[in-house]
Amino acid sequence: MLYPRESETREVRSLDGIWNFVRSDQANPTQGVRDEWYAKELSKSRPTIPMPVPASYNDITTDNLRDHVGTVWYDRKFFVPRSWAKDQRIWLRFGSVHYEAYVWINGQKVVKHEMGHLPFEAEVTDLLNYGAENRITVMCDNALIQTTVPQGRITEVPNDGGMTIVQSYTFDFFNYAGIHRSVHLYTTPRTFIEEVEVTTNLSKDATVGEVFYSVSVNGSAANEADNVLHVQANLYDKEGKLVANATSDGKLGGKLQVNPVKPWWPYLMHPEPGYLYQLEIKLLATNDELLDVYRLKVGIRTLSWNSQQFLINGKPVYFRGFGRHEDADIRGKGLDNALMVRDFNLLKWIGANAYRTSHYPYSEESMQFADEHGIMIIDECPSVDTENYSQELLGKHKSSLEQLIHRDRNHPSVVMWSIANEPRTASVSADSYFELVANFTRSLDKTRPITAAIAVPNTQDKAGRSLDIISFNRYNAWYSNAGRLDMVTQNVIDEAIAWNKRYNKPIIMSEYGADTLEGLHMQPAYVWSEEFQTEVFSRHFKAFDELRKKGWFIGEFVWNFADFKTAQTYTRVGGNKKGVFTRARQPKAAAHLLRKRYFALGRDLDQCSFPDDLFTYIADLIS
Ligand code: GCB
Repeated sequence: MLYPRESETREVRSLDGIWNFVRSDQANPTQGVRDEWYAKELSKSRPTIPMPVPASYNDITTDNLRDHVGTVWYDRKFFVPRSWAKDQRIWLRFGSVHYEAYVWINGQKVVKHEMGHLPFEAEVTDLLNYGAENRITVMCDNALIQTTVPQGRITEVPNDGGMTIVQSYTFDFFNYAGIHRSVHLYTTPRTFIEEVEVTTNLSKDATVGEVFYSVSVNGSAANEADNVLHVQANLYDKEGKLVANATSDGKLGGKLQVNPVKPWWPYLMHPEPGYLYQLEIKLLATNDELLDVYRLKVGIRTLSWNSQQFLINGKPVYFRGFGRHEDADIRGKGLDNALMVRDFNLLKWIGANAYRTSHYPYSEESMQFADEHGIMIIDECPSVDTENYSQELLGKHKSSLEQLIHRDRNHPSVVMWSIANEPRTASVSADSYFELVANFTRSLDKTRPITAAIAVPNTQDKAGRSLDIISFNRYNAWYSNAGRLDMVTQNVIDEAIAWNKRYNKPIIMSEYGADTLEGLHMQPAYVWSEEFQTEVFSRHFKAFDELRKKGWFIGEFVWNFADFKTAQTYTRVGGNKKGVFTRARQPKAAAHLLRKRYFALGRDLDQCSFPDDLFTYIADLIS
């Protein structure tokens, strides 16, 4: 699914802003559908409150909306210009609604979509009033059950007022809900470019680049026998200079050759990381009439992997990064450009070259930003703590990957697919389940390796054989041997070796860390203190350096980039505090240590230079 972009043939309009909002009674979640709240303004059925879009609704009000389970309703009015009525099609697109969304335009049902964090759209051409006001209504249901992705449980339990509905889940982040990303209306011509798929290649000496593109078209002109649609593809460099072009005769695809090429490199692996070309796709009719134009950024790079290494443009990669969350005060998981740009500034400040989109797909805007900044992404689908395997779950899990790959396959920053986080892979049924999920993923994209972040002991795991790269999560000195800094290094080394021995595949430590309360200091180090987090990291670094010598250990990912909100439990003080940065995105003490390590690795492995302020002056005696 293409990101909505303006061009000489397309217009994009945002429907972001303040919408009207109603929560259903928890005990009666389908009442709004039965009573047809969508048939008129919401305020005619119930008192409404203002609600920002995009944002999670949970932390906006001062009452218990935070813990609401079930359906909520949004509506707003918008104007459609008269000019849009002429010879074009109008699409309504949501970047993400969590978890299940039902959408009506002017009281007519438009689309239903299940699964948070992924875009969906529908054509609304025939439902709109042109040159007049329109109304959009959205019902959103946050309930998670055993066959949703991710899974949860709904139970009815007694409380002081009688009975109440409780949502529980095993994953460790707050189940924020609502219209999380932007809502757009956009126009396309009657016959338009529906999909563009791009893959790239480099010559052995990395001087010549190839861009393979294939286009699919939607619209009646595509079906007219005497109309041979063709595509003109132009590739421009960063300065806007045309560097390659091609016209396909009848075939809606082809190849562009760039000589000399500037490959896409990760941050700190090259002086000019994240180099992007602009690919312009023009859809033309037989008589060369221009039907549609779509432009997207393209990075030219190769990926390869074997039982020891992961390589980009033929050069081995050592990942140094984070598991993250889309999470912030007040807005929850709502898209926030200020936060996104701040986060990338921090990623670059600390010298990271990668992150995993734990534990769900992140915004399209952040994927574009990662392309531009050369940050590599392990792109994770929303399956977390996967268990109680069933056919229905498998279908939805596969669907989440299909939607993710269609959304993200053209991003050079996406270097790996993660098909689950901490699935319960010790069970017998995990074996065939993950074989099916992995093979399905491979059938959609053979150009990227597949991983999953596994936490069961390697002796019990049944999924690793289906993966290309093994990632493991482990919390030495925290969940095991809490406080024992002397029980980290050797355990990490032993476990990584055991994973590699068992599967003969490259190994990543995808999570390690310790909860740390900002401002709590204790010497000697004690759990939850800043000193403890720093020490835990340092003990891991020692293990990683031993492991790096073995040739198959390819990356270290701290858990977590920043503190984030979780469900309420006695193990979480205001949320998960394993962040290297606070929730307000300020560094804890360990951030400075991690920064020194990531840049040291960058210099050693990729010959990057140190930032001037990496080491603070102490004395001439120390260099
Ligand atoms: C994990 C999970 C992550 C949690 C983390 C923790 O293994 O993958 O979602 O937040 O542990 O801090 O417990």
